[in-house]
Amino acid sequence: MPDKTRTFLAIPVPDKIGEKLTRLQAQLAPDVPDVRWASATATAFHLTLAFLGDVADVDLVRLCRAVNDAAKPHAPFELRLEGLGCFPDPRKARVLWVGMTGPGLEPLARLQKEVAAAATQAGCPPEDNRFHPHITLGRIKVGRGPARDLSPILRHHQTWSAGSFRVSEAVVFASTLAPEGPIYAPLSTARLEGEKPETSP
Ligand code: 3AM
Repeated sequence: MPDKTRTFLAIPVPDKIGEKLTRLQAQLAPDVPDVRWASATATAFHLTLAFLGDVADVDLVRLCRAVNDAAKPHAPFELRLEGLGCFPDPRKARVLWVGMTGPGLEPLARLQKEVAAAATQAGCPPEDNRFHPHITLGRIKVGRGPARDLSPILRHHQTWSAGSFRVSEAVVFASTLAPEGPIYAPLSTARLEGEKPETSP
């Protein structure tokens, strides 16, 4: 059996935004118990572009090169984090996340499509072709009572925002599963080096 690495592509969130997410988690914690909160240290707040699952270690260099080549021509862009949401449904919440809004969603979708296609071409296709941009705040522990309805909490935080941040890189992450939760480590970082197209006057 070849050695494999659980791998995903993501945009890391800068520390300043991560601090706001950590403060939001602290505000939410009393109202949303039994959550495994994402942490800036072990799981590094991030926006997942594509989850690739197990990749043979011999293929990792090819994958990192392909992602780098696909990401490089993209221009950096601003992304605004705003509002909360849940997977699969606010009334049966399993994952609690922060969403995003604004014009940055367009270049984000283009970047996601191209890095996912590059990973596929490198022989490492994403496990799921759906893309719903989000930053996971926490995962609700299962088997502890009935499904949780977080709709009122989402409504209350509808206009919460961490502000915007500049997306300037896409990272290939390794995810190591551990009893206390996954640990993420960057394998390679692709800089977005494209020029922003001129806007008409
Ligand atoms: O932290 P987020 O939600 O952005 O949910 C997992 C996490 O995303 C997701 O990949 C990221 C790193 O683990 N993930 C895990 N297994 C997955 C799967 N089978 C998956 N996404 C799609 N399909």
